[in-house]
Amino acid sequence: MSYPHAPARALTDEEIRRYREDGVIMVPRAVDPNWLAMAEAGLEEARIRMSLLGRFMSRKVEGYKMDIFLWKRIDVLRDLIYYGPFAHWAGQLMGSQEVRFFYDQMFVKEPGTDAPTPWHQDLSFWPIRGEQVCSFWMPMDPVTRENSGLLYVKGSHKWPQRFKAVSPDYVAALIDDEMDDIPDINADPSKYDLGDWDMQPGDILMFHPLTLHGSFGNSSRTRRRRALALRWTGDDVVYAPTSKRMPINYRHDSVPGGPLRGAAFPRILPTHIEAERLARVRVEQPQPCKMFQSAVNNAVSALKLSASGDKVSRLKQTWTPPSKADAPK
Ligand SMILES: O=C(O)CCC(=O)C(=O)O
Repeated sequence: MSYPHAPARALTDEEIRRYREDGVIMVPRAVDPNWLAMAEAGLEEARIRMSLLGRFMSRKVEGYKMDIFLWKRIDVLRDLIYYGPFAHWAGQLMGSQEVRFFYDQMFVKEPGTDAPTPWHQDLSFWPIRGEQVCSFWMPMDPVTRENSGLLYVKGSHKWPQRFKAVSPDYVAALIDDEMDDIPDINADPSKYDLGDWDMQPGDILMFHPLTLHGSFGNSSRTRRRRALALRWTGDDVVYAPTSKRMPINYRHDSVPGGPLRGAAFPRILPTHIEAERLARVRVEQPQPCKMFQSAVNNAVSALKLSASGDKVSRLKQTWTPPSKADAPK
């Protein structure tokens, strides 16, 4: 089989218009139960068998688990991405003929996990440039603001600023001094057009990678919050690696300034590419030399940053757990 499954329904013109206007839409009941069951099975496997990098990135907070490129080692996620309906929606939103899969990511916050996701734009982290990019975020548990549902600044994908990439543990390697500081949005939420949604498993958030988003920690004592993100690229995207962007530790054939190519970023639409698909018949491990290079890069950036004073503390954001009285609406 070399075509992804057609979705039960296409996005409507109104949904596409709203995505372009706000930079985010919530599509209720988008994923049918079979695909959802595959997503949940894959996420559970990823949660139980985390990669070395995932364990390192999640080490600071008990109950928080984040990991990337899950599909390279978990077959059910590979199949979900290759054959699920998602690429069709991404193609509609991006207005793109070609749809490539960029990468997947798991975000788990168990009950009581005090790990807010700082406000950020995804594109600041990524070694790519282009307009035709989008992300999907799918919860495996019912979510509200209390158990860390995502919040967005609507329309921020049209702002001229490119904000510094601030990860939950403020990883030094990705903080690019040439970018703007992110305003402390929760300190004065009435200044922004914020959007968030109560969601059920099967609902999807679809958003532009420049739309500012973040989430509180999980302050529920009983409700888990497990989510899977899928990222997609289209025709105008080029590879643009720098030492301040997320490294790609898997094999691919893209050259800086050229289109994404090769097995790290497989083409899903209009058809799969046989060689890329065959490269992932077996589990693929990240390349050790690239992993080593990123670890060195991170350590050097951390040293430089600590030598340059209070830059990271200046980026800290207000994320007091929401209460009914003071939560921004
Ligand atoms: O789940 C979260 O808290 C963060 C998700 C996110 O930032 C993303 O998917 O881009």
